Amino acid sequence: MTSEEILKALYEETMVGNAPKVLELTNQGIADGMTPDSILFEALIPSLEEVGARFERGDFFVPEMLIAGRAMAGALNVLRPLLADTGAETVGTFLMGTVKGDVHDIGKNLVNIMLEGAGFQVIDLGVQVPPEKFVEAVKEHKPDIVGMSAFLTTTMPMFKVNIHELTKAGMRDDVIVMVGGAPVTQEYADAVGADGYASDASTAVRKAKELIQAKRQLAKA
Ligand code: B1M
Repeated sequence: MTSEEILKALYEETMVGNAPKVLELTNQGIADGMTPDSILFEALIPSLEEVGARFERGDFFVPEMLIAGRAMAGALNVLRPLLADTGAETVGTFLMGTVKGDVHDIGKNLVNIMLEGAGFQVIDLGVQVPPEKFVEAVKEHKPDIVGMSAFLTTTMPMFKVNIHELTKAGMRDDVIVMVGGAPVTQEYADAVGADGYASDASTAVRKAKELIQAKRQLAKA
């Protein structure tokens, strides 16, 4: 198979949730010398975008989204060490979680992989993380940044609740807060009082580095 055929097959097999085939094609692509970036950005992510669009149109339902998500997650397990293997030094600690009421984790996991690849130590709290767990974890790990993902318009308001709880616990000024997820915008991030927002995983890495650098410079001044 050519690289183009592999990408096309990956796109199609992810969409129908054929996890074994997606895994096989991912392994084949890597063995053939394809980059993990091309597999991710030219096949897997566009496929899930189409799954979302079909769900919106009523052509796909939750089970279809679920199996497509599982197929993508299987491929990510193969790509994870390759995307993260840059040998970068630790640049900071990033505490990450999907907010309460939200089970989506593929995007969050992708951000984690990119952060690890850029040299961050990532502590992942998982999904459906309640405010008190974010607060406890900030207290325990003292991260440079706490990152919160929300993928539903109904769970985005949890950012504000989490930030309020950090403020109540007297820890808001100790940690940088970053937010993200498909429905989140810069305007929304500003409105809830977050320090940073990014629309995708690579921008998240760049933004995280900028925010840490700015905070460290401020502390020196
Ligand atoms: Co759901 N779902 N889902 N879903 N799902 C969406 C998000 C949706 C947009 C589909 C649609 O209608 N088009 C829609 C949300 C609409 C809205 O509120 N705006 C939706 C819905 C409605 C639902 C349910 C309510 C469906 C139902 O039950 N009726 C339900 C909710 C369950 C819950 O959470 N309580 C539900 C359930 C599910 C599944 C469990 C079946 C499954 C999740 C599997 C999993 O994650 N383990 C699922 C899936 C797979 C999707 C879609 C199809 C794909 C999500 C995904 O993984 N995208 C999704 C449609 C879509 O997004 N196109 C959809 C790929 C991923 C790489 O992108 O998640 O955007 P993304 O992550 C990006 C950025 O957002 C950013 O970087 C990531 C990588 O580039 N980012 C950050 C993420 N976190 C960040 C943090 C940062 C910075 C950047 O800083 C801290």
